[in-house]
Amino acid sequence: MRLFDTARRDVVAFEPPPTVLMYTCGITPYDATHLGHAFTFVSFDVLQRRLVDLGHEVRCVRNVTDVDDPLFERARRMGVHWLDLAAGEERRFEEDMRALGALPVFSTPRASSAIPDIKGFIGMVVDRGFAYASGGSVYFDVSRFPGFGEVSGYDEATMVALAKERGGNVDDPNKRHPLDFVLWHPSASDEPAWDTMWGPGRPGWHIECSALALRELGPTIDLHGGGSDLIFPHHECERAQSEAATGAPFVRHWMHVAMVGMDGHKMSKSRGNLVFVDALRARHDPMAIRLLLVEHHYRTEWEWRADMPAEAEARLARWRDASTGSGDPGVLDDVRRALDDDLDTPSAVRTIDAAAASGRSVRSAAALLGVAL
Ligand code: 5CA
Ligand code: ZN
Repeated sequence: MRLFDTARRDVVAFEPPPTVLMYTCGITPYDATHLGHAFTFVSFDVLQRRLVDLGHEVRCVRNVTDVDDPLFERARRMGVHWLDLAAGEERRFEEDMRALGALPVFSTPRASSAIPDIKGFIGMVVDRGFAYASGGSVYFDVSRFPGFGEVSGYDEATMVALAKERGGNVDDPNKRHPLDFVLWHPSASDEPAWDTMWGPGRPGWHIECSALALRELGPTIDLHGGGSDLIFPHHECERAQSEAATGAPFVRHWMHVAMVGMDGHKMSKSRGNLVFVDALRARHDPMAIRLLLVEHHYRTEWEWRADMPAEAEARLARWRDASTGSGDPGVLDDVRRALDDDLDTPSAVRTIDAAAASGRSVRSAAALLGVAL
């Protein structure tokens, strides 16, 4: 199988071992699942399905960021406990994923479950000389890690500009370098706080994924994924702190899914340009929603259009008309070939269209895309 690797900036051979260790960055559960989230997780689900089809066991960890600013802010505004808000949204997300035909993942650990792991992890980074305490916070010292920038491929000026834009507090006077990032920091008075030897507070965002990947999968994982919005700073920082803590390579292959947009911007909870999966599910067959997602290649940005569900429903009906018996093995093999070529789902969809038009059964081929007919 060939897959694009973000760090190598090329389509390369992906050579999965019998048990594939995979980590995908999951939701921050303060609102419903939108189509952008669904595109990311359905893309990894198609990969998981093909790996299972090839005979691999897949251990996919998908975290839940239930300790973070946007969640605290929303809970404050709603007057509810942050853990109650998170638990409710997490349940809704799981229902959406099930409806979209996503396979169960190996584990879905919450950040709130990982505070002891995070504290221990920060201790490892500090002990190895890659972090310093200052002003009640603990920072990662990027000057000690020469490989910083290798995941994204960005130079220092680009990283500083992006950190500025994405809330990286580059002017924080407690930091030695603008790109140093927080591993631990004090909490606001109405936020949860945990005691540590560096003072009470809460984890920075990036550390949760490093600590959970290590806890659930070990020091080196085969594939790490998420949306492309996470390449910098999130994954750059994760890689630096993980390799600093363990001394082992963190990730063999980085896979990022392009952003789904709406009205000319990335679909995001903070901007509010959203199409929610549960709203679509109320009016359309969930398999049509899955189909409208897999019609797009995971590395190509696309924009939501209101006519997409109707088009997908028409396609689904054509496929259902051509789904007798267990399915034509030739069509299935063509879809396998398309997926092995950098997960080319649009080409797989065209293959199935053509097969359906010529009266061949597409049931097993569609099933490999997770579309149950
Ligand atoms: N909890 C963190 C990751 S540790 C987080 O980014 N949460 S999130 O809720 O904002 O996003 C969940 C996943 O959906 C992430 O992998 C993110 O990269 C992806 N995602 C968010 N918005 C979009 C979008 N518009 N298109 C595609 N993927 C998206
Ligand atoms: Zn993450």
